[in-house]
Amino acid sequence: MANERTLSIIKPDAVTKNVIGEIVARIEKTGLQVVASKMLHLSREQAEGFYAEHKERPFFADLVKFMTSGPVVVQVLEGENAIARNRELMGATNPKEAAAGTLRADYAESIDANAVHGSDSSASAEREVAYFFSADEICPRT
Ligand code: RTP
Ligand code: MG
Repeated sequence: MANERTLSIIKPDAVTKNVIGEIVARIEKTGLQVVASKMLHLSREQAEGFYAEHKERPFFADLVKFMTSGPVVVQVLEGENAIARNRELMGATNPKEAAAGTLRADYAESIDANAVHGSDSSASAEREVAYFFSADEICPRT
């Protein structure tokens, strides 16, 4: 499996809980590396564009409202099989269904306030990394 990059977001509920560092530590413990990082308070337009694939879904308005409710931390993670490894660490979308020891089991409150985002495919990772970061903001280890 090739070296991959994936986009991670620490969502507003986790930032409000003051667990940015705990979540990043859990990511780093898997061996994935943070190669880009910034804090943002998303505008409605930014959140709608990011989640455009869901715009016809009934939960879209609530999703955008939640994602703009406070600051987030957006990061690029790099490593072997990074997309699947980050999704495994995150756990299921609904924290009630998330396996023990996953980030959503430990930090998420509900299907809406579910602590973290991770790209779900190589196509989405490529789009999502470019959505938030220019090439010169990504700093892989040499
Ligand atoms: P994410 O994109 O945020 O990493 O989450 P995900 O892949 O696990 O789930 P996805 O299907 O992409 O949905 C995006 C976000 O929308 C909310 N959602 N609500 N009420 C519902 O049935 C429902 N389904 C999804 C969740 O907050 C999910 O993270
Ligand atoms: Mg998704």
